Amino acid sequence: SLGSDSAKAERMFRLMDGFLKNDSISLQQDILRHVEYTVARSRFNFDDFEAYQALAHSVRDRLIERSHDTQLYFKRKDPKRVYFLSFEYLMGRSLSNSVINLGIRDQYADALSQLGFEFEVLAEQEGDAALGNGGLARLSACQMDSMATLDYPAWGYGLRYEYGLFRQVILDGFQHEQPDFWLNFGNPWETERVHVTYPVKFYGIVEEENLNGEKCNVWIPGEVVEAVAYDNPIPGYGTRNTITLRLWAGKPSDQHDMEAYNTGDYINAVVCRQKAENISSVLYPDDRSFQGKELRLKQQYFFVSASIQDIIRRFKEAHSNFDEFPEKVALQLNDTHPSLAIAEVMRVLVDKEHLAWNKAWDIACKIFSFTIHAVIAEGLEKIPVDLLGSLLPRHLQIIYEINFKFVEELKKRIGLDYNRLSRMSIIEEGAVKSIRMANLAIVCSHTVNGVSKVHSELLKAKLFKDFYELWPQKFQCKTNGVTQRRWIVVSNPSLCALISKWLGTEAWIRDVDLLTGLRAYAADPDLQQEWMMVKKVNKMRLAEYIEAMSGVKVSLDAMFDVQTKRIHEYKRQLLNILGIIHRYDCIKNMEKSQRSKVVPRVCIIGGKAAPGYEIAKKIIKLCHAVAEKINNDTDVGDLLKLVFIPDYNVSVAELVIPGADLSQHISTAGHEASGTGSMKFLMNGCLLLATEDGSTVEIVEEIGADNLFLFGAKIHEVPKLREEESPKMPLQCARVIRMVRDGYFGFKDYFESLCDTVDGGKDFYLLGSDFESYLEAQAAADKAFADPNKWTQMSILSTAGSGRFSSDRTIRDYAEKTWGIEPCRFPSDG
Ligand code: Z57
Repeated sequence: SLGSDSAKAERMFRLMDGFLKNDSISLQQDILRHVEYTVARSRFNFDDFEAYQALAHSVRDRLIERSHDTQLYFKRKDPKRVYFLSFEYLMGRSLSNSVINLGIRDQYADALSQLGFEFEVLAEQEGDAALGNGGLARLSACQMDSMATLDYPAWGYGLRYEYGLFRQVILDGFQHEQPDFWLNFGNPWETERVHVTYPVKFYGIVEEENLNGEKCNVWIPGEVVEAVAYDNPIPGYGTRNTITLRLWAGKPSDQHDMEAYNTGDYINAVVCRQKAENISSVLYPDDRSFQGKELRLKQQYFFVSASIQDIIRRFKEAHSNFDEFPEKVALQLNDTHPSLAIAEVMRVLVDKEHLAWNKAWDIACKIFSFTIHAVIAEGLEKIPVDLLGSLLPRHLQIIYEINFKFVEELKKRIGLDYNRLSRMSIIEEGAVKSIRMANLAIVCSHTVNGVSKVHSELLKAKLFKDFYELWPQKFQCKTNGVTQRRWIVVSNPSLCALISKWLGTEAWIRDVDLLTGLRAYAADPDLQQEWMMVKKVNKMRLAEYIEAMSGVKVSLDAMFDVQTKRIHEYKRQLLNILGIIHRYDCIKNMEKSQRSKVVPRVCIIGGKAAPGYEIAKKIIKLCHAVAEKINNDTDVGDLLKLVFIPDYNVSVAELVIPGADLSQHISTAGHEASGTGSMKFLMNGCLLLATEDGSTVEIVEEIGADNLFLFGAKIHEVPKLREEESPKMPLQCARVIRMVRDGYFGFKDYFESLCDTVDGGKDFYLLGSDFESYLEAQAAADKAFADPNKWTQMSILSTAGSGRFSSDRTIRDYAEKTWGIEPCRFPSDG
């Protein structure tokens, strides 16, 4: 009989007949089954995209098995879990990454070829999941991969934007933004959890009520939106553990709408319902200007409230009170964007769970840790008090209460130093009274992490000096890292094979420190020969892409010099372009006989400008205008080419980075908190041309100053240089700017304000000051490239020294020192 649960379970187990099999025949059958029954195409007639969909679904099945095992195991063990709260994730594509982490890439490739398909071709069918802007968002994705691989009991939480980061389309050299409706063709990786939904409240009023003689605040909302969970599996490499990235989407709430229907305005009520979905509809494409927009604040609270409800529900399933909460839960705030979570935890513990304020605060202070990615005070997020008060009236009260108690405590510690008190206050007085989200996060977090050594020092010495003096032990450093699974194994299979061959093991894919083993062979002519071949193959792939995108044919003998990242003045793409104009000018003015000595270059620039960032958009246009001139100058030919790669995203990066000889990380010193692009280039044996900023300082420690090209003012020199009466403007720099001003590249008037940023009297980012030193570093790079063996040795040493910049190291450090969590590995052999 099917009476008892165990009998039921046993019968189901027999019916399921164990787990899915990964031999070639089973995979082929699975793919065809999905063609026929999931994609609903005939198995005799389907195209590459449909084949990709079926393939993805068969991979998804295997991911689901593993996440079930993982979650059941976590549930049984009930370890302390970390909840990673990030507003942005740049996941890119999932197919290759998944099958590689599952350890069944070759089996799939084989199965597909039996069916007449090529794995790579189908993988190209997948779109790019771009639910984020830049470094911060890709960091979250890399860290998820490391948390899964290192078997940590972790969850990622975020928002399921329907429109990811805009697509960049270049028309006539100008950037245009197009919506990225990435879910158009369905998303095989996610699972909608129709039963995992939570109401999220907005607006309304707070009333005091009497509960058994105790005062109690009750928030009566003006609007309720339902949050529904979409789960995305994150498989670890070399483990069965598969963790979950849970993204929230807005959905109309039934409970709140009844009234509208009763009043009879049916059509309007239905139209209004649709508005709920707007909350999670679009990602803000500007990664560091905070405009105090209501929708943005709504997104933040929506995400935070749903996540906290989910976390507390999971905790309560296994525990009857909150005493053990800090021993079971760590909440990681990825920048200030999710820091309303602090007020929300307080609200839930005090108003709903009826804990005393002090007890609740004690718990909150034990669970939160905070990582900050900003460098300058202007980059810190503030929320106007009026806006917060109308959208989240109870949270405003709670933040005031937190601040009141904090300031009282502070007075006892530091006395009545009003300047300092007002600097440290969570509330900023002034024309627009606002909440300083970073201060809120610092006050409540037990740890505040910077993202590189120099950044962490800057936080202590400048940005949060007052807080550092109060709580020195809170301030820590967790230098960023990137995952070698995505950035070598997935994106550079030839290099991956070469490394494994010379190290005699694939163990470095989980234990990246083993890469140092390559140092022993850096001078070995055989390795050098094979290393050059790998680079050549990757350059060939990139050259084909460039030709397809821009029609420009590039020579494989040229040095591929790449700068790809978001366009920002501080990242100084303009310095790069001015340097290219200078190079062009030099070639033009050179004796013909001298030209044979020039090291040919292909300069590659790519990146998106925030839609409202005018100067950044002008930089993109200048790049195109200069490219137009240079690339059509037959006199210069292969000696110099300039190409702009449009719509730079994770999948484009996977193609570009392995093909780069040289890459530029040339921010004005003191402006790049860390920089993670450099780490990906480094792993791929690309030499760096860089300023001593952010993580570059630590890269130098690992590979030595001889193995990269450093230039420019150092961090401590920058303030002095800025104070100088008239900024330094070397002749060569003045000359190239003159060329732009004189209309040598057209669009004379349009470029005027761009030129002003350099020679208009301020030169805030010190292009003039660093120009000569930049040219010297470029000359040194040319010289090194002319000696292929030397260059290749430097390239090998770059990869060999990149181990410290794996997100595995970062995450282990977080787990041990900040979160206090331990691996919880599903017992199986992977
Ligand atoms: C963002 O991508 C970063 C910092 C921010 O304050 C915001 Br908002 C977005 C970047 C830094 O600029 C990089 O230097 C750093 O490597 C990255 O965050 C990851 O920490």
